[in-house]
Amino acid sequence: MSELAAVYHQEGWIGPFPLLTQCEREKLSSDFDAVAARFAFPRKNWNTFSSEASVSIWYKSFHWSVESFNALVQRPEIVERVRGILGPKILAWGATVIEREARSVHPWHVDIEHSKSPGVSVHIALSGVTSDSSLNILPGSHLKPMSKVSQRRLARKDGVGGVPLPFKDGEFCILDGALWHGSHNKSSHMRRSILLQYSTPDYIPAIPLSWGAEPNWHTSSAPSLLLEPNADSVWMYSP
Ligand SMILES: O=C(O)CCC(=O)C(=O)O
Repeated sequence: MSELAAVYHQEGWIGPFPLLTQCEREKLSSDFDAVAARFAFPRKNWNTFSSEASVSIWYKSFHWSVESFNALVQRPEIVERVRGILGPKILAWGATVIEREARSVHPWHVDIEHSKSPGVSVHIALSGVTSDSSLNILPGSHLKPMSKVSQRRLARKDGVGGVPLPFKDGEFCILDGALWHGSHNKSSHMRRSILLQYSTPDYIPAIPLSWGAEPNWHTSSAPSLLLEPNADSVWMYSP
């Protein structure tokens, strides 16, 4: 195991690593602005994946329909490091933008999709990411399953506490999917980050329709890009 992989397994995250120029950040942000209205949480007016302009798309499928996001999930700086953790064949099943308004809080949690698959989350700082606005993590929390009582106690803290991810605009960090995270944007500006999610190819990526102890799942799986070394990328589960 490489030194980086050993740190990842121990702490539950690695980074920061440089990735995007200012020009690339602006392009991704303006592409997001142009299409964001079509992407929806499953509960809100969500239907299916479609190229018809009137149909909403799952909010974690930006790489399926936006070229710059499709290229982003395949960037070697990310893919090679994710392969170092998950193995040579990886499935890019999630790509979305997280916006956090000034002063907003996001409760501590683990993404519900990772209850079905270990996987990794890649957080890319797009704009306004500082130690005051950053995502907070609980290093090592991926190693110890938390009791329901501790989970409820943590949720009441509303993303406050923990360690701010030490990255800045243009950089990225890789987090274990089971790592607890939350946020409290204490700054006076909005923060934007990109979240990419990968798993091993045996995972059939499920789309949650509700959250909580017993979530409902959509009957369709999320369109996912299979990335194999020395081979063209292949779409799986796309309609
Ligand atoms: O960036 C944040 O504030 C939270 C992101 C998040 O909740 C997630 O990655 O699941």
